[in-house]
Amino acid sequence: MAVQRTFSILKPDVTRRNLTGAVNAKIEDAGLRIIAQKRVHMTREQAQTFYAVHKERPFFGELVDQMSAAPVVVQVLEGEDAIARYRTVMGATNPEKADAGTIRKLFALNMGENSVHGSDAPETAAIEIAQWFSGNELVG
Ligand code: 3AN
Repeated sequence: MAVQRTFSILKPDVTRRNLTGAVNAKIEDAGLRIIAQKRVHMTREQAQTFYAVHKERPFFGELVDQMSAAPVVVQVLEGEDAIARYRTVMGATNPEKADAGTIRKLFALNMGENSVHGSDAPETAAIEIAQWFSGNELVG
């Protein structure tokens, strides 16, 4: 399997509870390398752009509110099969359904405040990375 890059967000529920290091430890334990990372406070407009694919969904307004309510940590992760590997360690969207030992099982509060985002495909990873990082910020 090829080395890939994926885009990750540690959501406001993580930064609020001082869990950035705990989540990063799970990421690194899964064999993923954090090759770029910064803390940002998303504007509502940035959150709307990021989640535009969900704009017709009933939870869109709440999602934008939550993502812009407090700082997040945006990251680029690199590793073998990084997109699927990260989604495995993240766990299911609904933390009640997430497997034991996953980030969402360990830390998520509910469906909306579910601790982490990870890209779902190479095309979305490229778009999401480009929204938050310039090329010289990725240090692989
Ligand atoms: P995932 O993050 O697991 O790929 P998506 O892409 O279906 O899940 O949803 C994006 C984000 O929207 C989720 N991380 C979560 O914060 C929020 N979300 C998804 N479904 C719901 C829901 N039914 N109620 C509230 N928030 C939701």
